[in-house]
Amino acid sequence: MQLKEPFEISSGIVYDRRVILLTLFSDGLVGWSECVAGEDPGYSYETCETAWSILTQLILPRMIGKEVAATQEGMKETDWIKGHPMAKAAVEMALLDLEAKTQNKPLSSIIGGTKQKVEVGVSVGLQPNDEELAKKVGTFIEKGYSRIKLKIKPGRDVHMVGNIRDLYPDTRIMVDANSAYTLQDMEVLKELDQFGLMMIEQPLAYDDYLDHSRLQQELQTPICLDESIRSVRDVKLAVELGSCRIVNIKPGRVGGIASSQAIHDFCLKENMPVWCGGMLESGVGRAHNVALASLPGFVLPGDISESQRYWAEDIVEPEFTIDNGHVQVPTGHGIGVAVLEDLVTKLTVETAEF
Ligand code: OSB
Ligand code: MG
Repeated sequence: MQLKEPFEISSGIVYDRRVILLTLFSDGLVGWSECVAGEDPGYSYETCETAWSILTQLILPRMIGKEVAATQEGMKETDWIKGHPMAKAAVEMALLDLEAKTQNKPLSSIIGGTKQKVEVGVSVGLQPNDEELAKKVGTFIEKGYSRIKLKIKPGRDVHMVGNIRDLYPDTRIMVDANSAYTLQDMEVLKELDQFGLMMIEQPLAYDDYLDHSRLQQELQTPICLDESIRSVRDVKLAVELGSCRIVNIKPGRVGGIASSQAIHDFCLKENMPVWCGGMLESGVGRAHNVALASLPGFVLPGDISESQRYWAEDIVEPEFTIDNGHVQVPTGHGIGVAVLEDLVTKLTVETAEF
């Protein structure tokens, strides 16, 4: 799927996504999910190629003909595989869509969702210059997004963010560094601390809980962890060390919805706000994210843009749209949106059937 415009973050530029869609069939019903793995290992070690390999060689051939009472029973088959949460998440979320459809219920309701609509923000990629960025931000504010996330990297930070802060003094702004800094950059990070940002997302290396803790002690602004959180165990470590004050939950990154629920429940108990992140999903993955964000602990706006922010034509119907800073939680069965199968067929470059 071709993005409407390139999306640039500190680790690289994305022009399009090779989306792995997973379709599971059972008892006349069809469950859908999407794998969030990217083209290269710039965000996580998992890529389209590794996920394809794990799914087609190790997980899916063993699932055929299995009788399972519920999603988590089916997922036991994958416990022996170390890591690869993005590949596993795809299986879990397609099973959950099937499970919800079996019960004739919306996905959001079977996972404990309580909201009818979810508050959404937008993630703005690095732009060629400050003027372009200011224009983009202005358009998104007009659209109604309730907070703006700016991607930053060394050399594109203090001046750039200060400019947006001056132009839009009342807007909720946060930044996301995608691991581009180290503690050597303390001066820059302390300057960012002066802008009244909602949070600084993943400033340091994905596996550095210790330095995030040292940094958090030096900053007023909450640190939010994204790449660092792959399971509830990572959150427990981060809480113990004081590595963050906010957690970004992406079901595709943490192995699925059950893992997301565990993180959500733990954070709620710890008074740690959470929000639902995004990975440039098509409407299929977006539907799963919206269902998750309907849980009560998701108290901060998610990176859940409307379909039109990324895609000229989404692969689901109805598309996701923004209304007054919110996206509606679908009320139909399962993920609650229909996949445009003719369009998917047209866009498909490779298939594997089991
Ligand atoms: O770090 O949150 C991130 C997109 C791809 C990879 C990583 C990230 C992002 C985003 C976009 O910020 C979120 C979205 O709108 O889907
Ligand atoms: Mg992030």
